[in-house]
Amino acid sequence: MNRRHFLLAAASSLALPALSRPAFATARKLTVASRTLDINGKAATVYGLTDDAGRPGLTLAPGERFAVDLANRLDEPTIVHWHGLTPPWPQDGVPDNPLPALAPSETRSYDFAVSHPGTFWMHAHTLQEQNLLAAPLIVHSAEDLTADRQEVVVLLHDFSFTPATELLARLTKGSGQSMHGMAHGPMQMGGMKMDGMGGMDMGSQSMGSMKMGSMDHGAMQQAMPGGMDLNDISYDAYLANDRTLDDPEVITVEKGGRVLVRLINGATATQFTIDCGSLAASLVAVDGYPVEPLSGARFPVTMGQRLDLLLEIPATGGAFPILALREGGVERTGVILATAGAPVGRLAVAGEDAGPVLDLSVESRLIARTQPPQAPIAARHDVTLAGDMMSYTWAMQGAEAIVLTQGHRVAVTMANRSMMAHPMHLHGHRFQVIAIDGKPISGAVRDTVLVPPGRSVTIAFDADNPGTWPFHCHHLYHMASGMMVHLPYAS
Ligand SMILES: [Cu+2]
Repeated sequence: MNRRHFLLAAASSLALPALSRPAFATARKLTVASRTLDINGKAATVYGLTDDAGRPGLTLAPGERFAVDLANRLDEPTIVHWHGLTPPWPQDGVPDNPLPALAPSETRSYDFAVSHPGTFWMHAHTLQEQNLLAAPLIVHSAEDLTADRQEVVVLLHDFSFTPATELLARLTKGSGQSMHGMAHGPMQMGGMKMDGMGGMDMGSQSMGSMKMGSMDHGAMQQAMPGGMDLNDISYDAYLANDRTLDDPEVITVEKGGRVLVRLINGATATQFTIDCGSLAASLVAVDGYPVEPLSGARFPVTMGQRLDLLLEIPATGGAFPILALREGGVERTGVILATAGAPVGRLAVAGEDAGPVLDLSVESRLIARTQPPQAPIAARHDVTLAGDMMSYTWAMQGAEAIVLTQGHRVAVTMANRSMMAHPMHLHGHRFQVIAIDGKPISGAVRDTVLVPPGRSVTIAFDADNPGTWPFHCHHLYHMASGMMVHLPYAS
């Protein structure tokens, strides 16, 4: 049986139960429970989110409704947000907006139509997210099931043995400590590169380097020459599918085969650049929505975003690491694609060079493969992203005043006047990136977009899903210290 036939057989066995499921049939089951991982040789108690077969996350068949019974098997309240899906507002999964978290032992039923196939994910909308309460949520299209390619899902995360509450407390206690921290420890990062547009864009080319230090017990800050702030937490590990590069997942692929990597940045406070190494790679979708294919070797991914990468495995075979390089740091994680019998070498968890600083050079080249209907824009809003590392308070100035009207197509321009980058996420809708620094583009359709320091990004969306929708930075600690608003509208 060749791979296409095998996949077709697998597809029909996958798809049939769902497609033929009568309305009264039982829903899919998702369970939140704790589990133990071995990280850096130490036992780590983390959350897990598994389906009825015990696999992480959930995969829906083409056309399948999101009919899910979510069970809380923790001894604390929890709730899960379906990132990128567009459910009716009460099913969005942010605690008390409007439904409370599930009590221990509680099960809650969800049921709504899924509007679009693609790579999505799910996670706690609280500090529990830091402790790995996150998993893939894949919605297959009919085409996915017949395409002659192998699918690989990779969920990235950042991990600390320090509890998230303590990480947050250290950050908000003021960063007088951060200067102190600079005296210790090696942390090398590259310099900055100007680009023509905003003057603040940071490239991967190093123009000199400076040594930065890490604070004791994991919290740290990095500052760029020029004042731009990168990472504000130094993690104990960076994970790809729960594993470090010391013991990475090795995925068997076929010589000459094609692989679709669905990559999810589930990290709470770490941006990555994906490095496909020597493989021919093409970015075919972002945040679940197809883009005109963009070939390259390296692709940026900020918190909350997803990349669908189509890779061609050489006919000669071999082992091919797909690495996630931490922004501004030498740390990296990833998985290895290897053909049968290929020797798989060991990879250090630290690379030679610091990972590139993320910019908008890829974003500005993305073109939505299916252009949304271009209704006239009925309302325009300006939001200033503000805040600083010293006080560790963050704000979306002007966003609190936004009230949406159902049926309007709405544009929001986000201008970042702070020194940190902010991955901005809107719940309950998908949006299109329609301008960068005021220059119009027919950009990607997505749900999370990066706004680097000194830059502005304009998004447009249809207000077609009434509710009180969270609109926030997907850096967990920025969100937890002010960078979140709610956009209300009624039907
Ligand atoms: Cu932010």
